[in-house]
Amino acid sequence: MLGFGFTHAKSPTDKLIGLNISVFYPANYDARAHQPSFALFKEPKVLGQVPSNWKQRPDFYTKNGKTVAALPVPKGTSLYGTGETKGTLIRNGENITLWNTDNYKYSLAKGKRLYQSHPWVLGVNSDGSAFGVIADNTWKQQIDLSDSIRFISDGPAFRVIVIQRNSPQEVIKALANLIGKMEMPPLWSLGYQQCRFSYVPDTRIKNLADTFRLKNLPCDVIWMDIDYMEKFKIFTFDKVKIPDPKGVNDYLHLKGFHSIWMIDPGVKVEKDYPVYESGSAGDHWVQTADGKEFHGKVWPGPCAFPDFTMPATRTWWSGLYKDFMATGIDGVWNDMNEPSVFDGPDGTMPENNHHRGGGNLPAGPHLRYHNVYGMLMVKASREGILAVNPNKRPFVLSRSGFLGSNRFAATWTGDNCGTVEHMKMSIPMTLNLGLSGQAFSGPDVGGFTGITTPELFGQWIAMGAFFPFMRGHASNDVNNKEPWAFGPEIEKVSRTALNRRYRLLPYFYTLFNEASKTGIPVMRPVFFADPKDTMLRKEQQAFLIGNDLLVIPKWAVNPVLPSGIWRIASIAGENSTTDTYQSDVRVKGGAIIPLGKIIQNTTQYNLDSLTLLVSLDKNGKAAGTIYEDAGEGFQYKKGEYKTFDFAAQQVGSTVKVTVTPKTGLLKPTIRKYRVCVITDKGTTEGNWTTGNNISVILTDKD
Ligand code: NBV
Repeated sequence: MLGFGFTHAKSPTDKLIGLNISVFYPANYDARAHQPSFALFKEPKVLGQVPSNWKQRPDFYTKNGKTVAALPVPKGTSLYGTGETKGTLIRNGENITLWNTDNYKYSLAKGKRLYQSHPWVLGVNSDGSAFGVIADNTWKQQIDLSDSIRFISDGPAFRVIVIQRNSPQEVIKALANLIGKMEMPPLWSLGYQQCRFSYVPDTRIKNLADTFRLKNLPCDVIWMDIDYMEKFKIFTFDKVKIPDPKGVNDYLHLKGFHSIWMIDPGVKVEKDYPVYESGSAGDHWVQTADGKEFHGKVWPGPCAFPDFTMPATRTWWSGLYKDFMATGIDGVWNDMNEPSVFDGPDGTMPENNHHRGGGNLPAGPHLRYHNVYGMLMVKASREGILAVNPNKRPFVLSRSGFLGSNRFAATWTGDNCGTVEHMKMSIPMTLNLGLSGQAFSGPDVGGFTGITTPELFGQWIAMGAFFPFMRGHASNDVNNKEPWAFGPEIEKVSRTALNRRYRLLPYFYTLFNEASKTGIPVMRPVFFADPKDTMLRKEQQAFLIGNDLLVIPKWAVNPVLPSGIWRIASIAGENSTTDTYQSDVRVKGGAIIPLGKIIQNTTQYNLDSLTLLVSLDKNGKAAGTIYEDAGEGFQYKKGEYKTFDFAAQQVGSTVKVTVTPKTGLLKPTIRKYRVCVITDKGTTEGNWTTGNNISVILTDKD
């Protein structure tokens, strides 16, 4: 499960490996230099020959000592994907380096080289049909989209997979079938999360938690950054600042919070430090080219780095989480795992450092394994925390990643700035991560570095409420960035934004379930509403949540919106048309959105009453769905979940809604429903009704 395809492709010749999916091999392909694949969930089965009329075939060649795979781009094609780097949503003309880099403020290489590597390009043709290209290559490489699609690598010749489909959505589904999907996350990880570098000592953490509750600002998670450790030594707790970690976690749990604590890969080289001692005893460290233990400086000073390519090292690493998690920790934050090395070349370890591999994974230089260092780390972290809590869904957040990392961890976009530019940019960045297989992601809300103004924070949290991952964060040398730190007005803005998110949780959770089954991201570009409409291709201010909600941030200037009916809705009592912060949320004509209650955290999540927000289409009809399960654990895999379909129909002035239990073994809940119909003239709210047939009479004004 969740693993790498630990097998080698048998014959390196071009083959059909799926419905309109082909793999192409360069003549000098050496499987041992690339396999087992990291991107692919498992080695795909060969289904036959590549059809002779196959449109897009890569051209393989060598130029200036680099290996290249090139594909022509048909005229009028819009390109997307390529992971999280800085830039516009549309990637035509970009030149991106895939070499995971600790890129503070995205200032190096103009932000075209960030923390993650996704050797993947999605192309949407002018007629709305689409294709996708995977370079199955972990070695340092570039994606040059200046006039074609070119993967230019420092490593040996690599194979390329091409997907051709009728729509971008179908390409993304095919990608997900190849690289694997994310597992269902715990429900609590969809709530608001509060972080800072760092909340210490323990009294500050408790005070923070109390303040959220006191102020009725919904929040689910408090994050513990690096200063909780003793001298930045991983798997330790500072005895003065955090004398009783279990006490901290117990306190947070009591107040309905979950806790996430940071773990970096660098292990301080120090005699009698148990992690270093056990790592050395097990011979777990990355080596220099001449076989010595590699040391590089990170927060704790000189560190050794686990060689996660070795199976025994991953097992050892997983085991370290046993005592750590026993303190009641709920989730793990793996930072600095590019890996970032302060005194190393280009901020990381030398390219010729030696990884020893194991199992089917050959030994190789860092040049080969650098981009998957973080992915291997979070795989081991995830397995470790799952072993400790076998009945809980693991939550790991990783800064570095590779195509397919979505199988193991959620991600965020690293050290952004508290600027308008970075706030706006977080939309195309998160969208392109979603179009690269990583559905669970988002930026540091408010911006990590720099002084964030109240105005900016208000705008950011109002829009951040609709991102898949929603965490406020701040660096250690900047102003406080909690929702109340900016004065009463912004506190109120934040409360409304958070209330909107929490009311939408049933819809979000349903979308996370869809993402876990199909790979279709939670946050989607506007062009998904109509891939044939080329006017939508560049839109990166507005975005979609699922297919049915269109979010338009308040600062958006002339966003290009999809045609058809999209009605503005009030989600938590706000009126976004007059509000200066709250994004407009438009519901597609023909959609029904389930809304829960305003709650302070997900331990209060209870679907005994649901509001159905109905936006009728031109035929007076609408439909929707909801997925529900325990929100935690794995019983849902045994059928303990339930889906319901909602169908609305207007007959005369009455709108009737029927609820039909569909799949899943959970007993259908008997609950109260209230239907809220949004028409062009206003909103009509019906009465609370128990049962599966609800109707509302529209008043004259509707
Ligand atoms: O652990 C401190 C920070 C963390 O807050 C941030 O989110 C990471 O991206 N970390 C980087 C290390 C140093 C940042 C200057």
